[in-house]
Amino acid sequence: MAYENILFEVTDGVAVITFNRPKALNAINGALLNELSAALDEIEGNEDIRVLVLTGAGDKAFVAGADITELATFNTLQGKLFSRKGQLIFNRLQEMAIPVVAAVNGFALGGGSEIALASDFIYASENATFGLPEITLGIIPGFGGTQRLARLVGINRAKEMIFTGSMVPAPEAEKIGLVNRVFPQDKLMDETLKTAKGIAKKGKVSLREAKKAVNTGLNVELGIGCQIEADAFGICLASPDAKEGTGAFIEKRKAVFKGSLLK
Ligand code: CO8
Repeated sequence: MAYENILFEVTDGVAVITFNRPKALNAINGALLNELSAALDEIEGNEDIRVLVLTGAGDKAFVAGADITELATFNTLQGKLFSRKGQLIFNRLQEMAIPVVAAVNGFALGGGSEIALASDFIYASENATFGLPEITLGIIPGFGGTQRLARLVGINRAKEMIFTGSMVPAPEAEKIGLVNRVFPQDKLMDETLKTAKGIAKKGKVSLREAKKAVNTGLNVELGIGCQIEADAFGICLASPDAKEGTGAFIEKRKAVFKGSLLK
């Protein structure tokens, strides 16, 4: 598919989706959501892709939220459908079999913060700014922000951000656990790709099972979570990657994971 609102490229097993509407600070409209969904289809159909990185075009914004000019035209039903459409696509990011890393290179506001929150973890540039400013527009976060932010940074911090709509600069976002690491702007992509390429060398089945165990386990009590982990552990152990990983250790060589999810 030819994309107009995103850039999509794959290098060394790492797919990079760049939100690309620089004139609107990469704001999310319906067309961008459709393209994001199509790109996720492409990724899920390509066994060679092992990690997905999300970033924004230019040096000012990751994504400055949903496109306000489009939002302003919606009636109740259209608003609900758009919210649900975004939620389902962002849920897909969270549930994808491969790790998803957000490289936040500027404003990540509203829907922009919400995409980043649906990733497995966030790296940010020093000039990155997070926030859920929907309250200042007379609306609320509608792409999962009320749910994921509270789970990540705690209920009270999430409510403070959502009720005030205030901007949270990268160093503070790192302090409250919203962001894993902060880099100078010109180093962000190199550092993110370094981590992504390192992850891409790991076993695909074990990455999928680790992600699933953490995500699913968070929604259940600890005992059930540990059972989920044991099941996931068993699946990994039966995979060719586990044979390669343990065999390589015993033979004192570096493991080379083939990374199929299908065998
Ligand atoms: N939507 C549309 N256009 C935008 C957006 C946006 N979210 N953000 C910026 N732009 C446009 C501006 O209108 C401007 O366009 P133009 O040059 O044609 O006037 C251009 O991008 C550059 O922006 P600014 O001139 O405003 O740049 P500044 O550096 O002065 O300010 C800010 C940067 C602070 C990021 C400012 O642009 C801003 O506040 N943007 C809006 C941020 C915001 O409120 N985001 C939340 C949107 S609502 C949302 O995300 C809801 C998600 C859930 C939806 C659920 C479905 C219903």
